[in-house]
Amino acid sequence: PLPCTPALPTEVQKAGQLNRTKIAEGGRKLRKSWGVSWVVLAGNSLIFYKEPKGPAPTAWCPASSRPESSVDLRGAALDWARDLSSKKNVIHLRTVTGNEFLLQSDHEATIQEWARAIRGVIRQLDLE
Ligand code: I3S
Repeated sequence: PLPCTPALPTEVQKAGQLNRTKIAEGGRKLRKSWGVSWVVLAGNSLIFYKEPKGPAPTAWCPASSRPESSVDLRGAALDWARDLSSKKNVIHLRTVTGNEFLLQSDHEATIQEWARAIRGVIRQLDLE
């Protein structure tokens, strides 16, 4: 296995496992397909990694794996996804380019922490 690289290009503000689905691409609605992602909030971006195969997520190192996709948070909007899912604890992220994502955790506190962290980055970028 690849050794874990401790240095990341930008500081990681938050990282963890969330359920995720993309619901729109460039303003065009997509068919929902929920999956588990490792989500990293770093710099101006929210970065999605495929869930690593095998055990021990603590041994998994984001710096050594290739992201599946990443979202530029500049100008983005975050809301609670009240009518967009039957699941609990879902947040709805919209980018300026019209990409939309739902992020979900079974633990309310977890998704609240993510919402706070992502909003913090969006607000900071709005001030720049
Ligand atoms: O908003 P929708 O269309 O009711 O979302 C559900 C569907 O995407 C469903 O997939 P199929 O249409 O392929 O059966 C998913 O399995 C559900 O999880 C979606 O709804 P929730 O409420 O879980 O986001």
